[in-house]
Amino acid sequence: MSVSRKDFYAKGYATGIDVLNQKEVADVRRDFQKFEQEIGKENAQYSLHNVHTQHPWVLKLATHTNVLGALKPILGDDIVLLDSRFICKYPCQEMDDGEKYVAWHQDVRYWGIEGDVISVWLAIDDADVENGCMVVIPGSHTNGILNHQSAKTDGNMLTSNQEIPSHLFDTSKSVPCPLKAGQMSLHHGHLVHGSEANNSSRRRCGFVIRYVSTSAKPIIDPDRPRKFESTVLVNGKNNQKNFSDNSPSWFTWRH
Ligand SMILES: O=C(O)CCC(=O)C(=O)O
Repeated sequence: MSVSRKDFYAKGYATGIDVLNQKEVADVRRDFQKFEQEIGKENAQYSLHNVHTQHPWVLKLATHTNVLGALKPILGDDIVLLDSRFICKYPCQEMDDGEKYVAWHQDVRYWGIEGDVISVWLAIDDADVENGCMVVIPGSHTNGILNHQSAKTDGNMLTSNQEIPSHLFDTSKSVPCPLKAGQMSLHHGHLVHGSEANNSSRRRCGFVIRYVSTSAKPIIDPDRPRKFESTVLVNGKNNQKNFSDNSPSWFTWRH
């Protein structure tokens, strides 16, 4: 399935996009399992941040032809990987630290980026309503950045515990984005989205990767000054040099 720029900007997201074949899914799940065994489930939930500069298999995912192919109509040919993270929700009953969910938010609230940020959510496991797939508010990317407050309910996985109060948007419009392992969704950095707790007996692991065009710019956000130290030019040329290219020496397959 190809993503049309017009449809993407109309809704603020696109979902159900095939990326990995069966063998690639099996390989990635095996590789992720090694992480899990090394660092433990507690840390595998949200601590695997920007490991794309250390592990070739992770950067291979982030530069997969089907991922970049879907991004090019939206961002153009010159693309920087801004940030990446595995987000893994284990069945609530397996974990001692209670139910984990992701509160309603917009990705760019604390990022300080001028220009569009596009997020990829690549399913490592099947993700559905029962195990807490992503839920989006279609069209909500057109209303600018909304106020965020501290989340009222414990268990929010977001770093700043941020949450958009529900009176600021229409929760009745929410749409779940179920995905089969190996599929992805894309969402705009201004899209309101979140996810519920994992109420199944199955793991729900996703790899979230943020991309910008090389013409985007970092700006200082006084609320949370942030450095982008793991940016990698994943396609094309970095003529503007607004982001440094921290490509590891073994990244030899860029086009
Ligand atoms: O993995 C989730 O449940 C939420 C992901 C998310 O908020 C994001 O990709 O921006």
